[in-house]
Amino acid sequence: MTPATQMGSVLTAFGDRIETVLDSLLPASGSAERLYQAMRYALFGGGKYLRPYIVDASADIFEVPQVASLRTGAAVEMIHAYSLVHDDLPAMDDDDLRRGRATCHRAFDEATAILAGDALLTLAFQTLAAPETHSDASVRADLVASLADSAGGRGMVGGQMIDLESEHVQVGAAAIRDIMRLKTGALLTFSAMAGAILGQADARARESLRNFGSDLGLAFQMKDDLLDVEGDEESLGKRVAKDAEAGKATLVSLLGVEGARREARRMSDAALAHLDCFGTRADRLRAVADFVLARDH
Ligand code: GRG
Repeated sequence: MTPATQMGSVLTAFGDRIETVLDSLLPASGSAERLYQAMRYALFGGGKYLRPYIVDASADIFEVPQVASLRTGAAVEMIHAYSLVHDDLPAMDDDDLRRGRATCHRAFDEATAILAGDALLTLAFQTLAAPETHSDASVRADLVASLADSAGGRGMVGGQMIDLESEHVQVGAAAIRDIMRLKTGALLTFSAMAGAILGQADARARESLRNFGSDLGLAFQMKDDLLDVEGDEESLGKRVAKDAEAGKATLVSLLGVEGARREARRMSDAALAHLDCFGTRADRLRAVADFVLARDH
């Protein structure tokens, strides 16, 4: 079995566990039923659940109870799902296909997709703030502040803004890396750090996991850009060659396919080096770094 297939099965099994938690947080019926249908459509659409898996693997290092790691992972997945729904809208990427099926605004309508994204964003913070996530209020406040920092204007949303502004503009490798660290890396960084927050670990452990997540984010986005060039619509479940079409410079267009592959490997190795201090307790995170490069979707 290749590392990618092995991790694929691990993620499938984990997917059942995280979906149970997400399902309990999003009742299918009740008021605003259409809104909840769209939220559930965005969450349960065949995603890899990589971010909640990283939260769980990071929490495992500190022997955090699984109810805490799964609820925190569910909150990150809500933010991730909202970002994809909004990114697919006509005002942004204007995509019809995501995860091999209609994007949320195509399956429902634009207004519903915007509101579903808004409600997922809000529910993420509500989930973290609930006492069921952690008995210590200062830990919950830390989770809320850190996720807000990663997902907001100084993180993912800010990265998306800079990315949009960079279309049809000459940008260099350093600027592209900065965008990747924000747009893609910020949420992966929070996911990696979340275990240390939940486990009330010391500042050094937290910093190591922050650096792991940040470098992993770069490797992940480089692989995503490579798949945009080399992958096919069927296995990716989304449109390909989007960057070239949007006139967007990426490390693939700047360094070529081989250069970008080397760079992705370099960042994955850099990510792995930050795990040395955790010994075998970080093996699940190591497997994630291998998977990020080996994946085909
Ligand atoms: C629009 C608020 C807003 C933010 C936009 C995350 C993002 C920022 C845009 C989504 C599009 C994009 C290319 C994001 C980069 C991160 C990325 C490659 C996401 C896809 O993540 P996977 O592969 O998706 O983990 P699945 O489908 O497995 O959940």
